Amino acid sequence: MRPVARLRRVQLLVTGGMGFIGVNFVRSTLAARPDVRVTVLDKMTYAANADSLDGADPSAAGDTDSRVRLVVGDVADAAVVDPLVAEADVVVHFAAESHNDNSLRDPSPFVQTNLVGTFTLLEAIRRHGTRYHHISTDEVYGDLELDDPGRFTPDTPYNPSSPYSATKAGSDLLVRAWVRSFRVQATISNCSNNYGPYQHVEKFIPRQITNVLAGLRPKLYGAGQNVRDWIHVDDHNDAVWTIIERGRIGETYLIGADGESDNLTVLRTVLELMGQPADAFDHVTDRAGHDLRYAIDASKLRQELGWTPKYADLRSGLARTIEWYRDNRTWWEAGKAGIEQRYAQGGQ
Ligand code: NAD
Ligand code: TDX
Repeated sequence: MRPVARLRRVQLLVTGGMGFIGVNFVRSTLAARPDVRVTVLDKMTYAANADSLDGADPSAAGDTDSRVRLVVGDVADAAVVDPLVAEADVVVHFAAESHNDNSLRDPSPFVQTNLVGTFTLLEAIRRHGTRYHHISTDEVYGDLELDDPGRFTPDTPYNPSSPYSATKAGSDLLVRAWVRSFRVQATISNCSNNYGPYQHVEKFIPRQITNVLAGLRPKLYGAGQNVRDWIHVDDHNDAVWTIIERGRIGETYLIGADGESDNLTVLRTVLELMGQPADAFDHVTDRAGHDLRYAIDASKLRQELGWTPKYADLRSGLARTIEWYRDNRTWWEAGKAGIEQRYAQGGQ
């Protein structure tokens, strides 16, 4: 295998590159790395938005000239996956069913995409000896008490709570087994909660921002005491590139930016930034099995690979994110009513 850091021209395969984190990864990569070409493999589920790649290649004069191409297909389909892996130098696997609430309504696509999809990809990686980076989540570690002085580290035992996090945990374990048994050239990252542009309106922060923009009241699960460790999506993706270029094969790196905040505080900040009264929201039915707190200790990534986040301040990151949703109504408006209808059916 050629070392990635020394490749002059890199052909990337990005699965799930039309979803939130994947499309931000593709866009920032094309903007900053002129020698990279990207193939996106995406099934275009409800979570993908066809408009997200508009203008993504700043160097392209037209579509034919673009360094990015989209293949619509399923990561669990070996016939689609194999030739794409064969032509890639590096595969970055973002594709997943990603929403906890959906996994409680119907776990089946989570098992299919997150487990069978990752298995299918790993088999192609094994056949072609391609460098592979696996995107995962801090949710595989379960949750922490609010007053626990500890945070998640790469040595924390897996203890997932939801069908979503259980299938992500299973996919991580498949990667570890393929490294050990078949010596595939893989790294894994487990990141905390991301926020930023292009995030689906089903997720907490964009749901509340777009509720305000649409004249609806924001919705808080339970009392809002649950803590998430927020990181800007650009910081996550910067860490992913750091691991691709400098990470040790077979290692797991935790990605986080010391951004712990409870949901009520995040919601109050959004309301204040949008000029709303502090109590202009509804408490709604809590999520079943709702994880209490996530917190990442990213010292391995910081010390071993020298990574540091650029967005230190959640408040200013939120202000920019609010601006983005305000300026890009056509990106989110079409799907908004359907999502709210589905939440309302579950009392949320
Ligand atoms: P997302 O739901 O916004 O996007 C997922 C993308 O994958 C969509 O474009 C969808 O069409 C595609 N996809 C789904 N099933 C597919 C299949 N079978 N074949 C091909 N494409 C398929 O998700 P996201 O928030 O961007 O998350 C991306 C990855 O990052 C996931 O693996 C998730 O577990 C992980 N992650 C997310 C967060 C977060 O805060 N959002 C935090 C840590 C890790
Ligand atoms: O309307 C809401 N009100 C609310 O209070 C929604 C949608 C959520 N919440 C709460 C639940 C969580 O405590 O906000 C918190 C964040 O919820 P989500 O945005 O659904 O994220 P979470 O369940 O924490 O998972 C996210 O981070 C880890 C991503 O969706 C996962 O893909 C990632 O692995």
